[in-house]
Amino acid sequence: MKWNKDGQVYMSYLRIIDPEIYDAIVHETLRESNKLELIASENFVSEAVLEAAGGVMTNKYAEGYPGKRYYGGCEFVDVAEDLARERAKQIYGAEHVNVQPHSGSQANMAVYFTILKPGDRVMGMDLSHGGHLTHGHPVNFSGTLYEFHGYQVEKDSEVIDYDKLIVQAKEIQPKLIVAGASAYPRILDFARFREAADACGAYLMVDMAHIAGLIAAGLHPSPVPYADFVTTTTHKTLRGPRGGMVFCREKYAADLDRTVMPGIQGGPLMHIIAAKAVALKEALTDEFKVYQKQIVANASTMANELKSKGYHIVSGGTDTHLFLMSFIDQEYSGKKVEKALDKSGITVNKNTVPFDTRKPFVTSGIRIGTPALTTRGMGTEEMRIIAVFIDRVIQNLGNEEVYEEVMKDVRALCDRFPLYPERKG
Ligand code: DSN
Repeated sequence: MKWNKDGQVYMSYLRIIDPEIYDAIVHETLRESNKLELIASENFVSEAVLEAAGGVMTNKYAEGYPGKRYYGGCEFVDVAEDLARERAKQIYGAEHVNVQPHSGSQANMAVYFTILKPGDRVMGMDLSHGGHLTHGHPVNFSGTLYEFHGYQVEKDSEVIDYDKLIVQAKEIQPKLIVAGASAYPRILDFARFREAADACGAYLMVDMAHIAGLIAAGLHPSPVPYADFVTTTTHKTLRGPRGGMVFCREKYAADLDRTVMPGIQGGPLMHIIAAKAVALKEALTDEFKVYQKQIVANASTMANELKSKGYHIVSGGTDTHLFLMSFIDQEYSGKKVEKALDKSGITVNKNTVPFDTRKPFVTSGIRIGTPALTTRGMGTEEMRIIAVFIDRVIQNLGNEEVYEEVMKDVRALCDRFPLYPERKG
């Protein structure tokens, strides 16, 4: 049994009231702590963020916005939402922000519902080239409500050709261009996206979910000067609770706020908004900038190590927190490698790569990201060690003994970088 610094047993109520959920949470804590978390969209929030997210603001209904609510008793949740809004605007230099979207999907939906009508034409990056489900995939609401046209990366360079994008925009004449990605390792040139939007009179929306932390730290150019709307999640590189936000120019603020509530959401999750405020305060510190720099250094170190071992790294490397290993020319798939790494204590996700011929549930690649391990304090030296682990597993696919040996090495490495030491039951 673990005690925190105030002498309380962690989750002492839950342990008694619901031992099954207690157990599941303890095991999840151990999993996060004892394995190498390399999923590019995940991170480990601070104890302060966890406290706010687990606090009493979960009890409060607060439809509306600070100072203009449909319920009484909102004076303290108003403080939380005002702080979240002010800090978010300060970090990104934005005119307006709505911090209520429950997720990135709802943030994107809020923008679409604010400016588009069903059937309108939109351009977004193809999912298999790095985009996101809500950027027009046919199985998603975005792809069924609107006429999405995908843009892609180039076959040889595996990066976006902006001249071609502008030509495509002129041909398609979309009402909106969506920039941003879930699996694109290179800097996005928002000025060129703006050029494409201006070439056809379209709005520009940037979904910066993956790179929000890098942008906050000035390590990736900001979309705010170029985009009409910027959406994000708060839980990836930004290292906050799970949730979304939308930034926009002041002229769209009233319409956007009406779309979020009452348009697509009811009561905001005030405990999560409070936790967003905490994470945003953390993002304003110098430590956060140092952390973001280390994320990028770690990703490029690991990508370069794996490249030097002969692996195909999509686009040849990375400028960001993530990179993709492509097995397009190999007989093994992303699915197989994901499973083998999982058995070895290394968590990644299989991912389609540009011009993939395998199905999305099989894929020819894996996506690797460094935000979570960097939060634990790991640096470039550890990234080189992990690249050796990954290589060893891939070179020994199907060899359970090797998986077990790597698992032991993984555990020893994890033990040197403790995570949530007081929360392990
Ligand atoms: N599912 C997220 C990711 O892994 O990138 C995107 O929403």
